[in-house]
Amino acid sequence: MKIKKIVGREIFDSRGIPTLEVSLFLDEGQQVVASVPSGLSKGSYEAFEMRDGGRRLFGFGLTKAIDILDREIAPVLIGKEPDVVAMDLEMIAHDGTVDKSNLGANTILAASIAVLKAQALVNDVQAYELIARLCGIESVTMPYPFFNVINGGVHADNKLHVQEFMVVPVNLPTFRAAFEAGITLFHELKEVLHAHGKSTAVGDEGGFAPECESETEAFDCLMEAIERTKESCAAHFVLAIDVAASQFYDAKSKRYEWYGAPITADDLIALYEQWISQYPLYAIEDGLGEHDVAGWQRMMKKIGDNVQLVGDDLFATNSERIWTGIEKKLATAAIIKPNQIGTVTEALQAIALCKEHGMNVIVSHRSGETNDSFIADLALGSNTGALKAGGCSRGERLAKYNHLLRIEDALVLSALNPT
Ligand code: 2PG
Ligand code: MG
Repeated sequence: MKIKKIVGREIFDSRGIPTLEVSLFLDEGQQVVASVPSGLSKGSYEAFEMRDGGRRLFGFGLTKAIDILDREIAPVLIGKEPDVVAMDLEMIAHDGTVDKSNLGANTILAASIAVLKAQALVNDVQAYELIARLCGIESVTMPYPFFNVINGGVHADNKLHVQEFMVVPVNLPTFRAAFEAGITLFHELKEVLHAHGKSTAVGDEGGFAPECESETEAFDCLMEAIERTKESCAAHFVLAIDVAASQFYDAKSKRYEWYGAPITADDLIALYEQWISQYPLYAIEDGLGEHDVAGWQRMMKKIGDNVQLVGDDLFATNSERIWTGIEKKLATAAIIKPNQIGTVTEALQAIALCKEHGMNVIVSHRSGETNDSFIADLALGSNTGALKAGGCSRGERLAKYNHLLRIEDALVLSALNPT
């Protein structure tokens, strides 16, 4: 089966910002659809996102990207059997820039995901199964969900500087059990916030966005909610945070703006040490800014053995940057966001590099999401072991988790009734 036609359209993401969706038609009539997300706390090393600029839709329009898809990308794909690796390489070569600024990482990624889905369809497998094959993986394991249950930073209108407070249910036998534990915690947290007179309106990623006085207050609410889950569920929860510190780092003065005061990387590291001693903190993402390499090295020496140190803006899903991180011992884990780099193939390469060098991997959504559940397939198929896809509300977040629930059900069924 060959690719017959590829059509781009502007759809709108979970924040009401335009984003790109692609329909890819095969010559025997089947069609697949793929769309791409967009971040708000973007790193400066991310690949280029093509937007129209100008006044229409506040400059976020995608008519240029759609035009590029028609004129530049469709000719590369049409008339050929879908083959994601070969086609990604062709699109990368056709773009010809380091940051994909000719064609746009969003344009290329929408096509790349659509090709992957079409290839899976042609091979009569699910997207995650094709990804597993591409990675040379024989049996997949469900990822641990990182539920972002308290939103702060640029994802919420509260004072919290830490962008994401996440809970990770551990020691449970299935993804469904982990998911149920997350949901239980989420509803208990709602009660706790109510009891403390706080708003339970949600932020961009489907976690609550309460007006907390400090990070400690947010942690304490979380711990209270975890305590309350003990009556109804057997999960053990650990905590993770995404500080997204690049957002409040000033590279000139080498200071971080922390509640109005300029503080140093060492001050922040000392704060993390305190939190590690008080709470079951398992991972800290972007604890320091993407340009503060010396700070990351010191942070690794001080707390790298006690907590997982995760690079997001620091690595931007870019294998070269991850390689530097490995050499300089900057972190123990990496966030993988396909739209930071622009093709499925490069995201898989980044995952492979991390695994080869003992670096943990967390596949992640963006704050502006669509209902496309591709990242769930990516986390499962590449056996990364972890997926960060938001809180326990908002359809675009649940789309990813529900997709995994369906897959797990199907896997259990096929194990019970082998053909
Ligand atoms: C992050 C992401 C997703 P954004 O910093 O990890 O949670 O946020 O998509 O806004 O960059
Ligand atoms: Mg992050």
